[in-house]
Amino acid sequence: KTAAIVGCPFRCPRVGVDQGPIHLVEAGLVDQLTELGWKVNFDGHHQFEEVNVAADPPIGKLKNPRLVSKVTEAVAKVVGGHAKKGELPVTLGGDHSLAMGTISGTLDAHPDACVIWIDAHADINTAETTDSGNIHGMPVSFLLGLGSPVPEFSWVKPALKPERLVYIGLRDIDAGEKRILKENNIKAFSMHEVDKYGIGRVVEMALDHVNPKRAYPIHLSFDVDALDPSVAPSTGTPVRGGLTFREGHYICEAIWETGLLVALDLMEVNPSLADAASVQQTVTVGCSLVRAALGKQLVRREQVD
Ligand code: DIR
Ligand code: MN
Ligand code: MN
Ligand code: MN
Repeated sequence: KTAAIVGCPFRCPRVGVDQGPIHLVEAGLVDQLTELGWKVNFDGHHQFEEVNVAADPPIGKLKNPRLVSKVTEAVAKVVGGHAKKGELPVTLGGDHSLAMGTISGTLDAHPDACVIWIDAHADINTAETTDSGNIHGMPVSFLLGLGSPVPEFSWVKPALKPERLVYIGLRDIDAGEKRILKENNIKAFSMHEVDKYGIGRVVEMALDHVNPKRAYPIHLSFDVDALDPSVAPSTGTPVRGGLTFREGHYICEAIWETGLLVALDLMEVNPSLADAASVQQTVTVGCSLVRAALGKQLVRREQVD
């Protein structure tokens, strides 16, 4: 079994400011996965083409559209290439707009894959509904083909079906996004459902919805801001009332246990946004989530069963 680490130190509009992936790798992620029995394929972080920011004015409200399109298209090819070789791509971000690329790559290699999106936000604004113009608030709508097409993003195939998508952890959703979720019948387990049912039931219900026969490959896209800011403070848009350390890990462990994981994103780790201790805490949690998703067991399961 081979894991391919795709480090994407990319944040829009502030290119290169986000050193999250670099910190995650420097914290020893490669060795940690090797220790779990993985062959790890990592040959340096993804190098992004320089796009002249001055030559990339907004299109409508969308900020840095050409840059984001170029970067995510390149990431789609890299992730799709690893997936087609049977490797497990682990993409480290960086801006969650990158998931437009990672999920496109996964669906290229595994057209029947489902997506489990862990986030405080739904990231499903369209070019019409976005207030901020930040494309990291929009990748899901592009993947679903919602909203009016943006020519710069014509490479993104609307390959994701609403019934193959489920959210866990939501708590900060724009009015337009709520409408989109409702109109498209997209299943979402907010923090309210996590409180009400407990994380064990929520993950089971999420899998029952998106993967009832446990037959489809799973792409897990984990925005670290799904965790409570007390657990993962160094991120761009922290929202209080998030997942605990264990709830976040439980999701990763339970998805690993399905045996269906084909791609993992760990996004929005942003060391430029906090003091050194908070950065270290967030990076450590990030590595720990990746280990949990890639099969780390707390005790050998036979001992409990
Ligand atoms: C908001 C915030 N819904 C937006 N979204 C964030 O900008 O579209 N997503 N921060 O991660
Ligand atoms: Mn996100
Ligand atoms: Mn988020
Ligand atoms: Mn975001």
